[in-house]
Amino acid sequence: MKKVILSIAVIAAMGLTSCKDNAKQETATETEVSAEMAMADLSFGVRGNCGMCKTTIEKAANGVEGVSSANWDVDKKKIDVAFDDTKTDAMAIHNAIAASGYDTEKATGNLDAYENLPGCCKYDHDMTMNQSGEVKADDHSNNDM
Ligand SMILES: [Cu+2]
Repeated sequence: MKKVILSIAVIAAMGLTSCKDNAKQETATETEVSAEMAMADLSFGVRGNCGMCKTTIEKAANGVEGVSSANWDVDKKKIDVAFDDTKTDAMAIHNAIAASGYDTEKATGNLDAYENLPGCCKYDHDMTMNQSGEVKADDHSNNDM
């Protein structure tokens, strides 16, 4: 008789622990939903020469709160930025890059910062930004005859 009671107790205990395990597993899957809701992508021209410029420009952009990624293309003289538009805006990113000494499409690079750049980074202020590698297509706007 004791044996039966004991085994009932064991079965009951096993049932309890397995219930607990099931409850634990339910909450693990619902974290990544809100991550992309406020993200904006932006790309614009930034002058620069080399890999060191790339480091400086990207560091400046990434230093703006809300920026999640920045990638400057040395051939195209252009940066791609992803940012949270509830925390910052395009102009703040232009200004941060300009403060590091680099010209963007909308902001002129800070001259003191430019003077302190390494020699190889002293880019030409007449450099074409936002190069696509393509020749601009002819304008077909007045062909309505
Ligand atoms: Cu450089």
